[in-house]
Order: sequence, then structure tokens, then C-alpha cells
Amino acid sequence: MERIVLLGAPVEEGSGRRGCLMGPDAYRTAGIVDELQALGFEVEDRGNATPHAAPDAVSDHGHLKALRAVAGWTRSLHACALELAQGPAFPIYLGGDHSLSLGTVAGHAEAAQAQGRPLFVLWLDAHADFNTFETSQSGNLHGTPLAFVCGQPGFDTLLGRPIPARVDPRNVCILGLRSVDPEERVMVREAGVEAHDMRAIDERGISALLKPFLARVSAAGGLLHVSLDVDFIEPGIAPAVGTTVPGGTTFREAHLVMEMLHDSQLVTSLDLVELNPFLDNRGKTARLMVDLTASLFGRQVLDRPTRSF
Ligand code: 5AB
Ligand code: MN
Ligand code: MN
Ligand code: MN
Repeated sequence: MERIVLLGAPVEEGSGRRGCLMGPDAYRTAGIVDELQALGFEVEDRGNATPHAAPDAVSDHGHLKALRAVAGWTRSLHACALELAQGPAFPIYLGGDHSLSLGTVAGHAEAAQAQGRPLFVLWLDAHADFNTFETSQSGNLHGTPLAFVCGQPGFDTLLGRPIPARVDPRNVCILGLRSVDPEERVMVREAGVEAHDMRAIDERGISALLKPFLARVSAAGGLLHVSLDVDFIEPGIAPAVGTTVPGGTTFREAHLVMEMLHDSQLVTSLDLVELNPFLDNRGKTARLMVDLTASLFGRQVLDRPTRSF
């Protein structure tokens, strides 16, 4: 039987507001273990990770919020991800704000490098999360993880050393964009990230955008980490998020992405991020995120074979 490991990452300091710390328990309350078991998986809930101490994490960028706390989480989650990536189970990180991906993606990138396989990253988000310490206007570190893992400069205080393995920005695909800061926009383009905004989704259809990326992962024999930010989805149906931007993906677009990812059998790790249960409406967003996870693990209406891209 295939195994899944759940690890809670109740970090909220990266988002500039309170509430994401309740995320992992909201997923548990919404039934994530039962749903995955019902699909035939053996599920181990490892409970919640705790941050390391990072007394040395200070920077000259005074506007950054909670750098020391986020550095502590990054170090802890980097170590957890590095270990889980070497085990037989599929890891799901239950967030927590998106700063948790500073650690999880860095850990999976390092493990992938050790295996001699490229790591690809699918970033499902309204935002590019490509700010550096230098460019961040808000000072909220949940707006930086993709820049960090792609090896942009200036992040060494996070781990207390340079990132051990970076993700090639050309192996990153962002889907769902509708709020990108001016400097991020330039950096995303110059780094060579594959980025698709909502207009591209409207005009071309989400499956037509996802397919060629999955084909690239498959052709390269890559590992694939998926980072699902709640704000990828239209806030009308997923209200439990601090950074709402209108015009997000529909219920079916979000499920279709997950269903295609399932069929591809390429995904090797997953972050569920930015759920703020304090802002939810009777558990609706938590349940939607659990249902999307179930789609990624094979829940479907009619039987279909897996397929290659
Ligand atoms: B999220 C913004 N670019 O840097 C910034 O929710 C928003 O993890 C970041 O995608 C949003 O603060 C971070 C304005
Ligand atoms: Mn994000
Ligand atoms: Mn976002
Ligand atoms: Mn957010």
C-alpha cells in the first residue's frame, strides 16, 4: 500500500497576520486523514513540526517582519523535508503560511540533487512569491519563498549559510497569477520562470497550460513538488485567506489541475499553504483544500487510466 506522511507546519509569522497557525488542525478537523485512507493510502500523521532557534538570524533589512522566527521554521522544515524526501512515503506539509516553503522546497531540492534528479516546482498562487529581502515592500516573508529556492541573492541569513541546492527557475511553473509586484515581474521574467496569469488561463484553458509543463517534468525524469496557496482559488469559494485577490480559479479549474496531476503520477511532495481558519466560513475552505488534495490522490467520478504527458 502506498504511504502518505502528514507534517503540520503551524507557522504564521511570515504572513503579517495571525491565524495560519490553526491551519494544520483545520485540515485534520476537515477529515484529511479519512479522505486519504478512503482512497487506499496508509496515512501517518506526524503531528506538528516545531521551529529551531535561530539567534543569529538578523539582517540589515529592518523592514522584514519576524525574520528570526521564520529563519527558525526554515531550518526546521528544511531538515524535515530532507529526511522525508529520502523515505518511501509521500510528504504533505500542512501549513501554515507560505513562508513554510522556504524550508520544504529547499529540503526537497537538496534531496533531489543528491539523487541526481532535477526538482520541478508547480506554484499554484495568485502571487509570484518572488520578492527578495531587498525588493519586499511589505516585509512579509511569505512573499519570498520562490525567489529563495531559485537561488536569488541575499537570503543567507535564513539557513545561516547559502542554500545547499537551488531549483532551476526554468523548472518552475506558476499558475493563477493576478497580483505581482513591479520588481517581481522583472525578476520572474529574467529568471526564466514559466509564469501564467489568469488571463492566460481564461484565454487558453488551464489544462493547455499545465500539459506542456508536465511533459517537461516527465521528459527530464524530474521530481515534482506542488505548492498550493489557498489564494490560487477564487476567494468567493475559498475565503479563509489573508491575501484575497478577486478573479481566482474556479472550483473546476482547481480540481482539474489536481486531477491531471494525479493522472500524471509525477508529483512527489505537496505543500498546502495560507489557510487561515480564523477567516473561514464554517470550514468551507478547509474542506475544499482537503477535497482538492483528494483529487490529487485519485478521487474521481468515473474510472480513468493514468496517462503520460
Ligand atoms: B502569498 C506581496 N507580493 O510581497 C508581498 O500569499 C504579496 O504567499 C505576497 O502568495 C503574498 O507582500 C504572499 C504584496
Ligand atoms: Mn503564496
Ligand atoms: Mn498568494
Ligand atoms: Mn497569502
